[in-house]
This record gives sequence, structure tokens and C-alpha cells, in this order.
Amino acid sequence: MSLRKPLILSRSVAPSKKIVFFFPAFASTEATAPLSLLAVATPLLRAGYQVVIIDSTITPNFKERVLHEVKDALCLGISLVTGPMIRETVEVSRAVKAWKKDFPVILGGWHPSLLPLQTLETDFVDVVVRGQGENTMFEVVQHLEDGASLQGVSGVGFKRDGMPVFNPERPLQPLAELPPKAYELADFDAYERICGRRWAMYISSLACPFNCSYCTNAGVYGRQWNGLSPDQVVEETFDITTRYRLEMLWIVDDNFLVDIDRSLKIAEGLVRAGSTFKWSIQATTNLTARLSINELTLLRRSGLHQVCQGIETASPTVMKLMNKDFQVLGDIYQSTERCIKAGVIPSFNIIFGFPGEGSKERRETVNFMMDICRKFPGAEFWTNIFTPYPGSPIFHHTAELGIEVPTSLEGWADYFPRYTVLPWLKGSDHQRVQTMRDYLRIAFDRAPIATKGHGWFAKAIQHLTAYPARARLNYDFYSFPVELWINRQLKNIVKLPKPSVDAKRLQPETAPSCT
Ligand code: B12
Ligand code: SF4
Repeated sequence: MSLRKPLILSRSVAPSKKIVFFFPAFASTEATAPLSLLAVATPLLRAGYQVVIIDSTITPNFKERVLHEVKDALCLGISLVTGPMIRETVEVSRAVKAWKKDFPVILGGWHPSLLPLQTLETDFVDVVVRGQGENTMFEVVQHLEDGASLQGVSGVGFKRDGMPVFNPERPLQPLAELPPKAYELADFDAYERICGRRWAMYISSLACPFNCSYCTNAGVYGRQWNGLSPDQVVEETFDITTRYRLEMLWIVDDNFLVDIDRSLKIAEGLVRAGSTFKWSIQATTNLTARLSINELTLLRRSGLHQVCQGIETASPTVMKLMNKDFQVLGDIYQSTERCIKAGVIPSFNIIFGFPGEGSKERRETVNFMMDICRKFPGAEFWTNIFTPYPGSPIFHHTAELGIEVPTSLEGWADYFPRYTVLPWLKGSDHQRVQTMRDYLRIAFDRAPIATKGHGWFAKAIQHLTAYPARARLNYDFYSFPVELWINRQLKNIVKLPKPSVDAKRLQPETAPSCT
């Protein structure tokens, strides 16, 4: 006899074994299967449920597809992070609710985890899953199938008589205790048609021991770094890349190098296994700096081709404000040199407009970027504008910083570091920084991790505009941006790889997420 409490979500169809997931477009051409949903799918598949994933990036008629698939399904799960993904989340959920008001819509991922109450207060959201979703979603599905209340399912927020109810959080599980991701659900052919590369994401460790003030990581994972054993990583990555003929894996760990010994053992294992795929990692600059040239060479031999690092600022004042005391600029020069020598691309992220960054501090950062790129051709930078994410330490100070934060789920859709306008960086100042960022883009070569770059013609034109762009950055002069105009024209002539099937074009600018 079931001791579970009565229904919270009334259901007018017979229980189904089919679960539909939707992954909204994330405004990047770096397209591959969403790891979050592949993770959540495994326990369901193992228990005999049918799982359908509809990823908007490879499905232009995604709304119709979702509406079609939910007809005989038990529930709809959506994965999202803060920002533009919310737009399609709203569109699809509203369409489903218009079809059947009591069809369960479950939201999971970083945004619902960080703002669970506000998310649950949205009319079309029935359940939010906070934190790791593998076991929580499985239990939610079982309860829905049994017609039971979600009371007692840890990690879940749901509605009772229209009022939000939150169960206690589910304790974090180490990665090694979680099941492998269901890569078999991924349509790698479709993703390849979008971005020109056949690749996947893989995760080998969770969390990060640091607590940068703009980062949400500590808020979710509590700085409790834990990783898979080298043997497991080697075995799984070798298997996935062989089975699905992948040329590349993007290891999305927040800080892959926390255990350097583990990293080197993974490299040794991959060399021994004779692997041929390329892989890229995210790591902090201080840990990359600990790698000797021999160690980097070993990593390179094993396929590592890029280390993505979040420098974020070169101003000592701002670095302190960001709580990045672990970072030493001098070390970055040395490790960049070693990376380039070993054949590993050092790729860096920068945040402009952090509170406390004035024009002097911004100049220090731009000078540093240019110095690195000039001294070490091959090093690359990606820039963003500071955006205080919920869950990050600095988010608690938004009111005193004069930043108005959205008060509803839908309001967060425009929250995106590509465009962020801040009280201290708006109007012509904001425009100037955006133009400067455009010049930084064309001044030095850089390639997105997971899309095929432009051809030789585009590169040649870019090189022609690179030199005047560098001069402008030197003189901090951005009026009459003719080189940017030339580049835009070029983008219109030389198209990115065009998908041959029904795939949707997204904005070409990519924004790798780095530590
Ligand atoms: C890979 C990645 C990307 C890739 C995504 C590629 C792709 N094809 O999916 C790209 C480069 C596009 C990207 C872009 C951005 N990203 Co990003 N990204 C990541 C990264 C490194 C890994 C995500 C991942 O797959 N993790 C592995 C999976 C298994 O974990 P997961 O996603 O957390 O999923 C688990 C739970 O959240 C939950 N869950 C997730 N979805 C669902 C759904 C349901 C129904 C359920 C029940 C559970 C559930 O269960 C899963 C298994 O436990 C994370 C950092 C991180 N540690 O996760 C940042 C992260 C998600 N990104 C972040 C940000 C800020 C961005 C950008 C804004 C960066 C930028 N500068 O532009 C953009 C936004 C893009 C957009 N949506 O509009 C933040 C999000 C913060 C927030 N508040 O939402 C993160 C957390 C980084 C950070 N520490 O700040 N990103
Ligand atoms: S920004 Fe990177 S280094 Fe800093 S806490 Fe987040 S994951 Fe760690």
C-alpha cells in the first residue's frame, strides 16, 4: 500500500511511461547535446521510461514538436540557465498549458535552482527541481505516475492549492555516485550539421574550491570539489568518442586542474589507450601555471588542445574586489608561454564593467590583453560585460549598486552579459565599451571551441582589419568604426557552415563559459 499523499497535479489521461524534455536555444553556435538532460535521462531510461529530448537548436519547429510529443506523455521537463533560454521556456510552457492546463511542467537547471520561489510563482510552472536532477527527477516522475503528492521528494518545490511548497534540499552527491550520461539519446548528426564539428560535452569533476564574487558555483556546489577517477574518465571518454565518432570533447568541469595528479593520470591513460580525439578544459590561471612544459606536452599528446581560463581583469584593485586573490598576473605570462610551446591554446575570459572598474582599471586590462596577444600569438581572449547572477556573492549587493533585478521569471530573459547595461556603464560609455569589445574581437585571432572557423578568405580579410584595430586599441580611439563595418560585410558574404536539415540559425557570436 502506498503511503504517499494524494495528488497535487490532477491528471485526466492514463499514466504514461513517456517523459518529454525541452532544451531551449542558448544563443550560441557551439551546438551539442545538453549534458544536463542526458544526465537526468539515465535513471528514467534504466527504469523503463521512454525519454524524448527536443532541443530547439536542432529543431526549428520545436513548439509543434513538443506539443505533438506531450500528447501521450506524463510530463514535460525543461532545462534552463538565466538569460535568453527563458524566452523559449515561456513560449513552450504556455503553449503546453494552453493545450492542457493541468499537464505537469517541471523546470530544472541553474536558474530554477538559484531562484526557486520566483520561478515556481510563475503560472505555468508546476514543479521546480533544485540542484542535481538525476534522482530528484526520477522520484518526481514516479510520484506523478502513481498520482502521488510530491511532499517528501527532496530537492523539489511544487504547488499545493496554488501555493508554493518547498521540500528540504537534496544533499549533493559526488559525481562518482551519479550514473553515466545517456549519450545514446543525442542526435550528433544534427548537431554536426549546425556547427560543422562532431563533438560532445563531458564532465569529470564537480565544483570549484574558489569563490569568485561574480560566480554562482559556490552557491550551488558549496566549493566541494570532487572528481571521477582517471580510469573512469579515460574509459568513458574513449568509449563515447569512439562509439559516436566524436572529434572533440569539451570537458565542462569548472576547474579541471584542481587535482593536477589526476589530470596527468588522465592524460597518461589517454595516450596509452591511443585516443585520437581533441579535448578542452576550463581551469584557473593559478593551477594552469603549476603545469611544467613536460606536463603540458603530455597533456597535448593526449589530445588537450585548449585551456580556457577566467582572468576576468588585470587590475589588481578589481581582482581583489572579485575575490581572485589566488591569481598572479606574472604567472599568466609564464604559463601562456609554456602552453603555446606545448601546442595548447590558452584561452582567456575577461569581464568589463565590474563595480570598482574605472577607465584606469579597464585600460590596465586592455593593455594586458594586448601585451599577451602580441607576445604569444595563439593566445586568445573572450570578453563579457559584468552581469550579477543570482546565487553569486555579489548578487546580494545589487540594491546598493543600484542594479534593478527582474522580479519575474520572464524578466530574466534579457539578462545576458553580451548586452548588460549597468548604472555606471550606460549610454555612450556602454556603447564605447561595446565598440572596444568589437575591436578586440577582430584585433587578434580566436576560434570558438566547438564550431568550425571561417575559411582562408575571411581570415585574410580579418588580418587586414586586425592591424588598424590594434592601433585603435592602443590609442583608445573608437570613432568612425570602419573596420567593424568591413567585418560585418564580410560576415554576410562568408556564411558559417549551413545546416542541411531543419536546424535553426543562432547568433554567430559564441560565449564560452570559463572559470
Ligand atoms: C557548457 C556550459 C555552457 C555552454 C552550453 C553548451 C550546451 N550545448 O549546452 C555555453 C558556452 C553555450 C554556455 C553559455 C553560457 N553560460 Co554556461 N555553462 C556551461 C557549464 C560549464 C556546463 C553546463 C553543463 O552541461 N553541466 C553539466 C550538467 C550535467 O550539469 P547541469 O547543467 O548543472 O545539470 C544538472 C542540474 O542543473 C539539473 N538540471 C539541469 N537541467 C535540468 C532540467 C530538469 C527538468 C531537471 C529535473 C534537472 C535539471 O540536473 C542536472 C544533472 O544533475 C556551466 C557550469 C556548470 N558547472 O554546470 C555553465 C553555466 C551553466 N553557464 C552559465 C552562464 C552564465 C552562461 C552564459 C551567460 C555565459 C556568457 N558569458 O554568455 C551563457 C548563457 C547562454 C544562454 N543560455 O543563453 C552559468 C549559469 C548561471 C545561471 N544563473 O544560470 C553557469 C552555471 C556557469 C557559472 N558557474 O556561472 N554555457
Ligand atoms: S569563477 Fe571559476 S574559479 Fe572562480 S569560483 Fe567560479 S568556477 Fe571557481
